[in-house]
Amino acid sequence: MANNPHTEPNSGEANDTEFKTTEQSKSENLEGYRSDATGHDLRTNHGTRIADNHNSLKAGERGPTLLEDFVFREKLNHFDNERIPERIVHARGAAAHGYFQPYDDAAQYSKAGLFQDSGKKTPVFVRFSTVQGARGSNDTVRDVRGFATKFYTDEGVWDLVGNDMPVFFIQDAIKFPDFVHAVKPEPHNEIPQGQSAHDTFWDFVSLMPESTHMVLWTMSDRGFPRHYRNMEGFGVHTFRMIDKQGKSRFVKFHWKPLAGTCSLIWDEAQKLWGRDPDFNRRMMWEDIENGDYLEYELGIQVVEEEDEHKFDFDILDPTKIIPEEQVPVTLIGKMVLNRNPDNFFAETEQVAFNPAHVVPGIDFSNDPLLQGRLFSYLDTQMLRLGGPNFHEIPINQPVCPFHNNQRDSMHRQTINKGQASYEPNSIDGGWPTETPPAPENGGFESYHERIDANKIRARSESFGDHYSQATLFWNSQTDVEKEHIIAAYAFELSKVQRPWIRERVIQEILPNIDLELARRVGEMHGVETPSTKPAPPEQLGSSSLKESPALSLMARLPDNIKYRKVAILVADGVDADQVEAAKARLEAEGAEGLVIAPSMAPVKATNGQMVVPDAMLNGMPSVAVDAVIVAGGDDSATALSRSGLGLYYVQEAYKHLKAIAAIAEGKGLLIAANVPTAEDGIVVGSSVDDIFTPFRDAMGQHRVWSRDAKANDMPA
Ligand code: HDE
Repeated sequence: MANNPHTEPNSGEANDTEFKTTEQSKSENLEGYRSDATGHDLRTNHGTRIADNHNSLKAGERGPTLLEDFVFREKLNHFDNERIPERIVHARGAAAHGYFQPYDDAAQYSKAGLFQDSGKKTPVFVRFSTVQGARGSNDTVRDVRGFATKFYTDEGVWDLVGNDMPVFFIQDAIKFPDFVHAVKPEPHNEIPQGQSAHDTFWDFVSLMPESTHMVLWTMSDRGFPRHYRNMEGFGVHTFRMIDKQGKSRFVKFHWKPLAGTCSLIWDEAQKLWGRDPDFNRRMMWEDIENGDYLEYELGIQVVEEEDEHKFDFDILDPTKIIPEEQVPVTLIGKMVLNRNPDNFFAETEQVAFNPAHVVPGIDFSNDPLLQGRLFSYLDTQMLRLGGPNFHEIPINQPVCPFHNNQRDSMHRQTINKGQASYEPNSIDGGWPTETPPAPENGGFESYHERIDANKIRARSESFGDHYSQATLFWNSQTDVEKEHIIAAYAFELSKVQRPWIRERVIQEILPNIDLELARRVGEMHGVETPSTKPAPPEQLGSSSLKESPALSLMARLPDNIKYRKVAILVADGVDADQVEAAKARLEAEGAEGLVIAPSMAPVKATNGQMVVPDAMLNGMPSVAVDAVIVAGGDDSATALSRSGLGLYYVQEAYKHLKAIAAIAEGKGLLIAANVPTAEDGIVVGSSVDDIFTPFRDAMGQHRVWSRDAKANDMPA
């Protein structure tokens, strides 16, 4: 445990403020806790060697087991108690280690140590999650994604506990239990899992108009990102940054993915629930193992104190964004996720985030949702991680030294030396001591905001406009995105049993966003909708800004094919040279070509070579890849055309707007499957050179968007 800050002697002389993290600090800190059984004997938890791990101790070979069998009892007893409560929300997640490195001008906004030196790498641990489903639910459900980052800085842990959407469903934390009870599986039968498509969710949100903006975000394709690397992140609330002069500015935090933003197609996301429920976590895991790291830039929108009231919404209202067109995002650093955890439970499950974990240079605003969160996260860890010593769990420990007079409780591991566990004291030399005055010595000092107010339970009038920004979001979507949103509302409401809830959404909520949206969803439910938009409450909102291109997912599509997976379909009689050439061209662009065959048995090529498949048609179905190439060879194309799985593969890829290429005889499979061969995004040619450039360009657009309107005609 050489690097455990707890084990460092508190000599009373160490200057804690001189502590400096490095990129490796957290890994070194964890090293003391890693355990590798290679070469070791099997022993009990108390060190006794175990001679027989197959037979319990019995009274005779066929007799009852004896209570005396401590080996058996310890093993079963530990096993019986393996589970801890899962998180009440964000139960399903996956995480990775990495580092954050600031850009040159970050230091001007915050005095926090991690922003001061552009050469410095601060270790981070990031957990991505879904919100509604249980720990064992599916990755690709329609839901918000958590994006929680723990920075292990010189000055302590800073947690930026964000989501992949920049607003939230409610304005005041006192409504959080109501909201979560409404969205979670219903209490009488625990149905549905990982879904918002049910009565209690739509009942609640249609009675709480403040949720309208966020619900619209979740009905967009942002609800099911293709990959965590293609997802934006947001701090949601307005925070403060304090600079070296003590000046405070309001900030909104953004994570901008360097690989661009893109999502799955809803039908594809649903099919993945069955085909690969671990889709997002698997892709992240495999990419990191392959050295294809996830990268994001950290951005801030900065609002000077004196500009707090210059917007037509309240910057303390967490159901509002600050449009990027009004306050651009300044990029202040880069994060790279480059190492998978060693153990899911020890790290990903036991990590405890808390927005109240801040360091000097970061502070809170009075956003009433944020204020409530500052209570909730510490509280929830008490039950989940079994008491107040969860900060001693290795993944949660800061890497800088920390000493205080907190003592005892369940599972305490630190052996605090000395007699005085109080301050001030004259017995242990007065240690550990405070560091006044805070700004000079690195102590945390809350921003001296002047507050002159009445104690009151009320919602500020400035929080009253629930629709203008929803309309702004709607107006900023491309036509394809709008169609997907209409389909999403229609789908979700079709799962709602009570007609009055459906009608309330369609007639009372949607018209406030957009009449056409309401009409189209109403049409699919046989519900009449108003022909004029309800007037917004006077004096409120309705920004002059009518559109914000930054709100469209398509504004930041990846413009290359890096990290993309392409299925190369083959069967006996395939042209092996084409397979090799296609793989090489893909690899040269940072993509991966995967040979997919009817079975895992090596395929016999026309030149006599054996081609070894990476997967079989139903093992890596089209929903698990980004595009498809059908290789040439008469017999290969014929065999694939006679296979239901082969036909379905290209039909489904077509339906999900994927680029498809067929080389030479490979075209036969497209014809047999009724996939059009002369259309955008379908490339046929006689060689890999023929098809590659147009195929790559189509893939670079992520999907063949022009196909969207007729995709549903394909029966797959
Ligand atoms: Fe959370 N949230 N939350 N939340 N939240 C939790 O803490 C809570 C909110 C977010 O990967 C819980 O340790 C309240 C907004 C993430 O471990 C709990 C309110 C945002 C994660 C909790 C909110 C988030 C959580 C459950 C309204 C985006 C997962 C387990 C006032 C800015 C972190 C836990 C991880 C987890 C409370 C709203 C993000 C119960 C009371 C807004 C990413 O404490």
